[in-house]
Amino acid sequence: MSTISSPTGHQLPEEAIGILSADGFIDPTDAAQAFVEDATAIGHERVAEMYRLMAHTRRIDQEGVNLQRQGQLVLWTPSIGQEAAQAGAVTALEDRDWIFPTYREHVMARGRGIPNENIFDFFRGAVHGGWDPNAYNMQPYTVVLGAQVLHATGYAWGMAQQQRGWTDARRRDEGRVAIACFGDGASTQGGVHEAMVFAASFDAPVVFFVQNNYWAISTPFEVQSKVPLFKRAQGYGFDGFAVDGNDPIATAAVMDRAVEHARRGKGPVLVEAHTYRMGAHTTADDPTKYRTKEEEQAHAQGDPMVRTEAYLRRRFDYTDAFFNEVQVEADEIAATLRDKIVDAPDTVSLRDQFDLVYAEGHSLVEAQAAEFDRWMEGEDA
Ligand SMILES: Cc1ncc(C[n+]2csc(CCOP(=O)(O)OP(=O)(O)O)c2C)c(N)n1
Ligand SMILES: [Mg+2]
Repeated sequence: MSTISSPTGHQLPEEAIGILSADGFIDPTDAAQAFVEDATAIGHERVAEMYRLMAHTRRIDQEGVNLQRQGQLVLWTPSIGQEAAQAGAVTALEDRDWIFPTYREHVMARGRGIPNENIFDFFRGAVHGGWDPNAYNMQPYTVVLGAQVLHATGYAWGMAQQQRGWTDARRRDEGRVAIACFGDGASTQGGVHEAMVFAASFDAPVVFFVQNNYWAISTPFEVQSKVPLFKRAQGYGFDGFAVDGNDPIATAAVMDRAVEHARRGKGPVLVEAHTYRMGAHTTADDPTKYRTKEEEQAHAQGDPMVRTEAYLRRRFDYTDAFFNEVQVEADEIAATLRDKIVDAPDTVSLRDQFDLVYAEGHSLVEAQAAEFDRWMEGEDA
């Protein structure tokens, strides 16, 4: 496999689309030629919106780790390092499109306007899904790896049925797309393959968005796949792109095109965003057990926040005033969130969980609930 060095510290596939250097200069990769115009035409408003989203999310991401350490959250899944990939993806969507996330899409959830405390309540175990999916066109976080890729594909297929016979103009104005988010590790799940075959067969308007952060907990990417993931698309019969996922304008331009393709009824697209999980897998993980400090430091130079800031300064003359303002906002958001989460009442008791598994009664769950009641009464203690 031929590779190119990237500002993220990776050896990216030579087909990878990248526009920005680590310090924010326009320095396209060979494969980026067809995207340079679109990427550089992205206005400062969208780049600033992406930066703001990334900065605010990174700040509450840190709060997530802190609150878990203080016993306020059961778990937290940091998104640090993956912000540009997610910001590029979420800003490529219309509100009417649907997002099917994993458990790490905090930038996307916030980009959709989901209140921070709803995201945190999920990790507190205080609620079931966290938010009303229909209110935000975003499914709840999904921990069962790859399951949401099937859900997204099924949903997209349903939308394809509704959109059958639509004119191109109507598709442009009203057409809806689903985006299936998953990780490099999840890419090896059987269901993900089934989803891709199905989506190809029925031209489902779904964008498969894989954030290759090079680790699936402690399993490195080399073990997941012998080929870059974007290449798999060819085998299913649709287009696949590799993009430098730590480059916000490259990711935005590639996602814009992928979403447009699906929206026009031309079927699915696979986008592999190369990024890096700068933090731990979750707060229950210790990455020093399986990766080196040198590796982490090499990737630190590709930090998407640093690149986005450099690009805003160089290309659009953004100054300290903007970046300071965003930081103040971020601190305020974090403080408000903290106040809402610390010692927040649980809205669902442990006992309630049994009644919320199925819409109607189920004999196995009822038996488990009875056992739980006996245990609580001390019979089995
Ligand atoms: C079906 C299933 N198998 C195993 C797990 C345990 N598990 C949780 S996260 C994870 C690694 C996922 O890696 P990746 O898909 O690369 O996503 P990332 O966490 O890196 O974003 C594993 C194995 C799970 N949640 N679901
Ligand atoms: Mg991963």
